[in-house]
Amino acid sequence: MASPGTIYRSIADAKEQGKKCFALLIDPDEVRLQNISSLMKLSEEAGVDLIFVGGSLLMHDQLSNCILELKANTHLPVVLFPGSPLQINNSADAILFLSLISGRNPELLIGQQVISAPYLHQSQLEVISTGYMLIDGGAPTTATYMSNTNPIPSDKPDIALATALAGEMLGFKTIYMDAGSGARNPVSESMIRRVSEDIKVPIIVGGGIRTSERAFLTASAGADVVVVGNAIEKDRRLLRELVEAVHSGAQSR
Ligand code: 1GP
Repeated sequence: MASPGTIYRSIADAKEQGKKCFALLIDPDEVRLQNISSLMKLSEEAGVDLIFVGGSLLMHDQLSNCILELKANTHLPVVLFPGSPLQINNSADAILFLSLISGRNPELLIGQQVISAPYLHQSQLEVISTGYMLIDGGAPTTATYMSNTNPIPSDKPDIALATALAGEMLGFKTIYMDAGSGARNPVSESMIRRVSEDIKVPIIVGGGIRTSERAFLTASAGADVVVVGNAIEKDRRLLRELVEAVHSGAQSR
């Protein structure tokens, strides 16, 4: 397991050095356990930086086995991206401790965090406080439905910036702008640029990124960590070019 604090530090250090990180999102409902070993081999060869695992709604009780399989097959950091406190799992290395700051649902701003905190306090998980912002991706997503919140309109970069600034001032260590898994439209370059120009903490961006062009534009607009899930579930042969595109997004800033 990574020593305490090292995963966030590695993301922040990469940002300081102008490097971009690629996070592969594993949905435990979608991945076959027997495929994890080859997927992790491919991920390491392709230069993936982080493995995120979780989902807004899990239908099968596979999270725990999925994490054990990931940990058995890769040295890459395994970071929980939980849809609920039920997805806390001590076998991972870290957790994005999310507060849904784009919404006005108190349960997701602080309620579920209060329920989770005592468990996290006793765990070995590195806790990465994350101001989580849902951005309208052109159609309702599982995340917006399950959270019972309105996403930030995609053509309102000022709202996104003001929300991210509030998150940073409140002490969140990272801001995650998410159009939602399988989003029709990913978060726009102009919104990412607007937010990243004024935000100092690392910015994570995901949702609906399917091509290397979009991955490159997302990174070069200012995302420090680019997250891709769906596209790799559909065709893992894309992984290498998506990772390369994100890493090359650093040079163009
Ligand atoms: C969703 O940001 C992630 O929360 C990744 O989205 O599955 O569409 O790549 P995709």
